[in-house]
Amino acid sequence: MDPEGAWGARWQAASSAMAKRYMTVAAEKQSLVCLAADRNTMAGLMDLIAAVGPHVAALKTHVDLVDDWSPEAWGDFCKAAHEANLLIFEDRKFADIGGISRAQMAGQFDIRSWSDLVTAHLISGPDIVDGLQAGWSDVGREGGVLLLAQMSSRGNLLNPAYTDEVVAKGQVHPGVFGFIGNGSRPGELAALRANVGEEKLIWTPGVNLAVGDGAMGQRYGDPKEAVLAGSDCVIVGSGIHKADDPAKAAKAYAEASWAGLMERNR
Ligand code: 5BU
Repeated sequence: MDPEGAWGARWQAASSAMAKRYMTVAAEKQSLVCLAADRNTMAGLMDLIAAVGPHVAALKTHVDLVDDWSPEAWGDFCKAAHEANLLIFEDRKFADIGGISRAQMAGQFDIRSWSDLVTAHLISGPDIVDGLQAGWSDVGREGGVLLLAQMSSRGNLLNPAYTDEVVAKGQVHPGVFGFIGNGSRPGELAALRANVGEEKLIWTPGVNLAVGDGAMGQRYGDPKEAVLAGSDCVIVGSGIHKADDPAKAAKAYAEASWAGLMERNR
């Protein structure tokens, strides 16, 4: 489907190239799903891409949890992701001062050279976004930052006043194309969307077709409910990668998310 028809007001209001890139891929695949690829072997990660590539729009990584990581194997993984038309999202949750965040985009994992988007806390102040953008510029690439405005985990310290500050600062920064919202609580999400407005995206972890509490304080909400409440991308990990049939599960999440978008735009 053409992205403008699929996304309506969000497409028209979006000013960032990264937001439009994501919305284009999502419309092509009819899926607002980002797979949280939390497997700790390179073979496991490669299997996942092969199985779910057609049903998801982006791939979220934690590069530092892979046991047998090597630059070569990671290069192959990124190549497979590109071939499957997937955005690569390193969920690094940067939180340091601007200059150190820039340096952390390089280093052993060289996140700047393969990530299309990364997450950051705004706890250290807005210069972190400039640091991350400088990281991509250092290698002649462009990327987008998602600021953590909410989290899905029980007892997190991102209270409503903090969320409002993050939104106010992120809204006016061109390096920020969106926010992380809490996918497990549609009410909180709707309030976040009202605050954010139409221009920037909201991506939401804490999503599973089996709604309820997860392991170690994780909380889950329904994918379609999250999209109806204002999420533009549901981040799903174990609901897909731990399923008996990950491809079938990814397809079910894609269909639920797409149904949410179609209903939202009616
Ligand atoms: P799950 O298996 O669907 O629970 O995986 C959720 C993923 O989303 C996992 O990679 C977390 O690091 C990530 N996440 C989260 O669960 N909650 C948050 O608030 C943020 C990220 Br930010």
